[in-house]
Amino acid sequence: KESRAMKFQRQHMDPGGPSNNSNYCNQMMRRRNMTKGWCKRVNTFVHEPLVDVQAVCFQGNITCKNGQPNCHKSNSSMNITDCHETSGSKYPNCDYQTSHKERHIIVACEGNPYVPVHFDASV
Ligand code: UM3
Repeated sequence: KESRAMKFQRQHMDPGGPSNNSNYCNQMMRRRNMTKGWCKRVNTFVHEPLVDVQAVCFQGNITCKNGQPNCHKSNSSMNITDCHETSGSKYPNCDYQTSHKERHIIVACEGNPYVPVHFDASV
């Protein structure tokens, strides 16, 4: 079974990216299996080395949107792509707007080793 840590990597890690391409989210949301059964509404890909994203678990500790205490905000801004489902998107033809950004990321971390398991926000 896919661990929560592996799920985070599937849904949120793309260190090789971003492709400079307005179809990025349409391609990646499908390729990473986030358009099966329903269209995931919002999803962020991070274009930084995995070790740098894992290191965020040991950076500024903050409260998550759901009230849990295990969120962490990156010290540095990171290269990310936000994918937002468009108003015209209709499952199974999931359609996304692609926006490249430079932001601090906020992730929730769990376990031993203590690693990212959820993307909470970018600021
Ligand atoms: N989400 C992002 N980026 C944002 C905000 C939310 O990817 O800027 C995703 C993460 C959550 C989902 O999925 O929205 C519901 O909050 P996850 O827990 O699988 O990472």
